[in-house]
Amino acid sequence: MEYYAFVHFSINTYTDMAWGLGNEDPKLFNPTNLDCRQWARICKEAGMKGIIFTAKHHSGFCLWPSKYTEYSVKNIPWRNGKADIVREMADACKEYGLKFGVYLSPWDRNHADYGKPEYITYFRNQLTELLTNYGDIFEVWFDGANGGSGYYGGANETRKIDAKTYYDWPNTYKLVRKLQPKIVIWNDGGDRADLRWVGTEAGYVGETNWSLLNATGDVPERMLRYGVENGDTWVPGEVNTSIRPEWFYHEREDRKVKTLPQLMDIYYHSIGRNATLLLNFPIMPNGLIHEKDEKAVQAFAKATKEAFAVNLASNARATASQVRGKSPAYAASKAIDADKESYWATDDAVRTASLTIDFKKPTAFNRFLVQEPIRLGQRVKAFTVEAFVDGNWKEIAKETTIGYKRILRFPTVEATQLRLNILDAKGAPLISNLDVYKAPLILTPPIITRDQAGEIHIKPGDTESDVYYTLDGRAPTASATKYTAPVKTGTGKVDIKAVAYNPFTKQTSIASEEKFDIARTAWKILSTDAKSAYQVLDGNPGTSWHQPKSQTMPAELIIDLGKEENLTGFRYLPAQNWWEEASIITHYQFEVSADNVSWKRVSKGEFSNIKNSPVWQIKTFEPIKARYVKLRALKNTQDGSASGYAEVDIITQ
Ligand code: FUL
Repeated sequence: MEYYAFVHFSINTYTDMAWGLGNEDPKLFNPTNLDCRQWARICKEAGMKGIIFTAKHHSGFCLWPSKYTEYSVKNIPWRNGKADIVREMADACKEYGLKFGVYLSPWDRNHADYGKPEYITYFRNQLTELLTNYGDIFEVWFDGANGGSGYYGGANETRKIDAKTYYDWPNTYKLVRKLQPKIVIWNDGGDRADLRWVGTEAGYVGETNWSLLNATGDVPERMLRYGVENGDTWVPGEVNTSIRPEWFYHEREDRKVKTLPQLMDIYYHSIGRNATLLLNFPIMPNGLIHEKDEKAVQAFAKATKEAFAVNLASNARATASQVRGKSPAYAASKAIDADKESYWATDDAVRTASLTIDFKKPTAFNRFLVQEPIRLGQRVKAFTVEAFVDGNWKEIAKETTIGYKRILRFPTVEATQLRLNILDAKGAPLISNLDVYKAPLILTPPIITRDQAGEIHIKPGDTESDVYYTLDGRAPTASATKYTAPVKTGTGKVDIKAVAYNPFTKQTSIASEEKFDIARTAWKILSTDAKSAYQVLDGNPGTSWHQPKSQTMPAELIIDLGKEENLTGFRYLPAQNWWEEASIITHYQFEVSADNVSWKRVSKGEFSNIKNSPVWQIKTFEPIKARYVKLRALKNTQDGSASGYAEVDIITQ
């Protein structure tokens, strides 16, 4: 199916949180303009094949009137308790010719029985409702997240379960397959399902990507990116990511909708790497997808259509180093005919072979697309692509796996021929499709950072482009100020916009914008003498500092702001490579002080989905004047005190 949508909508949409706690008042749920047809239309127009809907997220709040709980749309004033959003979503999918899937969170922070055997009966009852009453369901999503703490019917405690055994997955799967025989099961918490998580929510899978895993045995999380070469079970990767930083709607992210270049990268790093792409839309409190998200996904659809509009290989001549039994049924031409079922094949014993495409005239191209007929398995282990330029073969790519689909990007080359060399394979190599394209260039907007001294640094997305910027809110163009060296902006707040401009193609990128709070120039870290701790203030998300392991919990980071500030919140960016180094904070407490002696707690809570998605965490509080701030790590992703910080910042009034 390649490309389908995720839709995140729940009670926590109304509390501006990433995860509901399970105690939210159902009356908050009030989508005055709800229109599931809008969601379906947007997805259909974007070229997506289906939608997976959060019928129940971790809060436990049900978006259908489940018979088995009171915590649902049946007990709210909106539509007099007659609502069934799962039904509306299923109907809208049908109307727009989309497949329909459901997300049912195994973790339920509302249910009193969560953690006990009784809850499994409840969970299966709900599954039965969803898988019997809403027509064909193409995929069911069993999120593995389990933060432990919750409301749990008023108990307000932490409940630990063993995700592998608690849900009795073998029998739960049996039920699912009985009710929906054609369904695919997604599960990252328990037994091996039909699809695998790729180990990140950032929108990419490994360049090497086997659609195999072992049926038994746990796979280390980092292996999820690559699959297992000699795995015994077909479990392809599904790249799940959101069109905004978070899964649920937050107004503050209206400026953070993924840009076209970001979405194109995601495309090439998911669909282009033998995975499917599950792209999420957060629903606004009014029940609609934001216009900016719609525009972004439209531009994305247009750009992918343009990139793959003209297949330059379709009129070429294909020859191969070897053809199975010299049979025309397996000829090289089968890789470039319009028939995706036919394929070029070699004799059984062959592991190295090549396929040459002759364009008959010099042809410029920058994309290469290749597919294996995967019903016969994923075979290719190593390959190169060469272009015949000025009488010589020039290597333009050296890669590993292909699978269902592999797309390569490279700088435009003009050649009369192209050659695919398969260097190694698990069986006789088979190629069902080979395309060549010349995709229009899309300029990447620049990256803007501000260092501790308050200077602004702007990096273009490529080596050929110049950067132009504005500091007065105006849209930047190639006639704005040219960036030549770091910009000194003093210590105040800064709103900066910048574009990349390519003087050769005369193209301008879309604008990047950053709003920086006051500069951190005068700040001093008081809780440690380590100089490296200042990486937390250097403005560079790529550098991080890890608190030494010996420090006792809760670990603290105390900062002197240099003078009194009027604080309204703080921001924390966890170490971006935390899985390699140490852990990051999941539960925090933030305190402020006028004298570094008496402290006042102004915020306490969780960074809900930080482990799977290590993006900026923003917490706001009532305005308060203070000179010292203290971020306390109450709990980390791994036990112990070694919290990892990429950046810490404050929000002032
Ligand atoms: C994660 C969840 O915890 C997020 O809230 C979201 O639903 C995402 C798709 O999966 O694990």
